[in-house]
Amino acid sequence: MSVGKAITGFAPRTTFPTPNSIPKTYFLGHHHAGAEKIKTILPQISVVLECRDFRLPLSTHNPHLEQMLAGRERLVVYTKTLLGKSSKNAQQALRRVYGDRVVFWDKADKKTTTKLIERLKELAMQQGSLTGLRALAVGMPNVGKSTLLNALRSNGLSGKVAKAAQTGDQAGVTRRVGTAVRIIDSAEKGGVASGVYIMDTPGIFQPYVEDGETMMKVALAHGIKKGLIDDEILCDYLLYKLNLLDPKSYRSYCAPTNDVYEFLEAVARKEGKLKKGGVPNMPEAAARVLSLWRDGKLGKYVLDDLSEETLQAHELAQSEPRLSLNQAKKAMKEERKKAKDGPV
Ligand SMILES: Nc1nc2c(ncn2[C@@H]2O[C@H](COP(=O)(O)OP(=O)(O)OP(=O)(O)O)[C@@H](O)[C@H]2O)c(=O)[nH]1
Ligand SMILES: [Mg+2]
Repeated sequence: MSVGKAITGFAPRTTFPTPNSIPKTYFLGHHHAGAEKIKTILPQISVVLECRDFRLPLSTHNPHLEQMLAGRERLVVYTKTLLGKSSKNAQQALRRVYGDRVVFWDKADKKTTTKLIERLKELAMQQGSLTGLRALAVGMPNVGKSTLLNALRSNGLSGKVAKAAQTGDQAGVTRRVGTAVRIIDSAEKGGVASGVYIMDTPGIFQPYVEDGETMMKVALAHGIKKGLIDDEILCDYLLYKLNLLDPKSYRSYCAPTNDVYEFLEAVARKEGKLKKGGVPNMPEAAARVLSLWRDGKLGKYVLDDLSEETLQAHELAQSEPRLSLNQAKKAMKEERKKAKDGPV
């Protein structure tokens, strides 16, 4: 764990015991159906744009997809990079592992879209297909696949173009694999070769996540349904991480603290989230904290540890056999039983 800016007299927590109540999966019917569909269309695809949230470069790397994509031409697109820009060495660390297969992109940074368009044009020229280069956007829920598709389309085509894909800040906005939409015109129309097309896909979760901490991180990025993990638990986990990164991140609310209720109370008072008699409304304060974090207003940090050792272990783990869906279901049942029996 890279420890950030220390504050004299304040000792952040160094561990965060994962509550037993944290679910270890969020694998829904449309994830399974989407994954099966992706398998059938992959043979027609020239390049996969595998999207991962830059704030969670490892936690939004889906081993289930990884196995399906093995051996395919692929660019790893880290989305929402501006939301992680305070983690200075993160891009270099990822580049060391993945080389020039990585792309750092943000919807608010037009240059990053232009660069990706150039990259796709090069690929289209190399491939020289008569029907155009076929790309596929895949990744975990809510990482920004549909937003990327829209940005590529409006940047890559001349003139004003309508948005092709629906987007929204929650998991599961896209439910089905879409049809191919044009993102770069053919050379005849001022683009490249026979043009470039892309298909959007629904976000796919992994059948089983081995540790609860990953689930909490993904929930902080809205990769699972709201309410699946209690907002106050998520705020407590976020507070733990912010304290390690930079306790000043929330200085406009209160002094550094390890007590989530003290933090939430301060947010409730400052933001007017109060019940009758001025009593702090904790659920509203917690929802506010999560929304501030998701908008980058409590610091712009990468939450995964990107030390050399962690990155190596992560890459090694990708080649290890994973639980099948049935094995995952069985493991989940056991987890639930444990959660019921044991302390939370
Ligand atoms: N700040 C920022 N927000 C982004 C970026 N890309 C996407 N978003 C936001 O993230 C949310 C999710 O975007 P979508 O494009 O719907 O994500 P998706 O991966 O298609 O999600 P599913 O279809 O649910 O799997 C939306 O609120 C987007 O505006 C980015 O680069 N920067
Ligand atoms: Mg989508």
